Amino acid sequence: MLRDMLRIRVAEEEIANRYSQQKMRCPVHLSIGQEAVAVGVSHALQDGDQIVSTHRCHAHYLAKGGNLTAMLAELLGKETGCCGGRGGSMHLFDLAAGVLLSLPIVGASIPVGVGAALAFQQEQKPNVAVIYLGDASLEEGVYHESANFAALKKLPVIFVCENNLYSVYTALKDRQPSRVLTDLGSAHGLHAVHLDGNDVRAVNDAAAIAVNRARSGDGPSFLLADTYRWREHCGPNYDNTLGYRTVAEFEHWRARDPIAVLQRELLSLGDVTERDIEAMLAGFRSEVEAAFSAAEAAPMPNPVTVARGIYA
Ligand SMILES: Cc1ncc(C[n+]2csc(CCOP(=O)(O)OP(=O)(O)O)c2C)c(N)n1
Ligand SMILES: [Mg+2]
Repeated sequence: MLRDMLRIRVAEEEIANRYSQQKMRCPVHLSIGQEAVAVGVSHALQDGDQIVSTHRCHAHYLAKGGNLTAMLAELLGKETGCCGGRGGSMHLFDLAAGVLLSLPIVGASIPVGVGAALAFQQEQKPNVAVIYLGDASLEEGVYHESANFAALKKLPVIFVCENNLYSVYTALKDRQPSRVLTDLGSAHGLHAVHLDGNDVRAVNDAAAIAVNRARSGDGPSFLLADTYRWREHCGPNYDNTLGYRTVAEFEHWRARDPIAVLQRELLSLGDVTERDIEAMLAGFRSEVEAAFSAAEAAPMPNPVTVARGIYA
């Protein structure tokens, strides 16, 4: 899990480093600071399980085994991108890896994830679907319709809500009455758990229980994972000067960096050394460098294919 979090961090930091070159012409919503949710959940899944994601999908896609070069090619608008260069950063999918789709319309991927779980149930497959959603999508009607249906049909699905406290610049407390957010899951009959989303082991433990329930026909779960996005809502920079959140709050969360937390634990147990971590980082830096080179060398889509995928 440490490896996977480091790999995602290195990939996203390199996206941030290169973003001002303006070769990536799509918006990017970085998951830096939130890696433990994607990695903890993915480590509880198996081949054949599927995920759906949102605008902030890089970590979900990579943690589930999505192809890195195809992702970077997608951000660069290339023919070899995972969406043919037509979707950009918010439309990552890799069917071979079980990344069914990612969608930028808040809430839109939720019913698709429920549909995937319905298909598993109808086809009597032993698989589960994971729906990643942000705190803001709990305010969308489609979340409630989907949760209701999933509970009614006892579908093998897990709603993983990353509560990073914000929808763009608007704090949760200015959008919702003060309440226990897991109630929005349990009210529909989802097995709801609240956990520290920056503790990858806590995420993994909770996900493993939820996956077991789903696989054994005990129905859907709702995991509420508290976490925090470090960078601006959309883009490579920090935006703490804007005033919608305080530097103190940011520093509080940065001190609880999910990667540093796990590293400290593993170092103190003697399970890894500083040198191991350096070696992992060096390996991921060269992997990301090579993936960027391959993606940059790939062709742009041929203009004659411009209408491909347009259905109306
Ligand atoms: C239906 C809809 N409304 C508004 C937007 C604009 N929008 C894009 S991301 C976003 C914030 C979503 O917040 P959250 O779900 O908590 O995810 P986070 O960005 O915090 O990861 C909004 C409002 C959108 N994409 N879709
Ligand atoms: Mg949010």
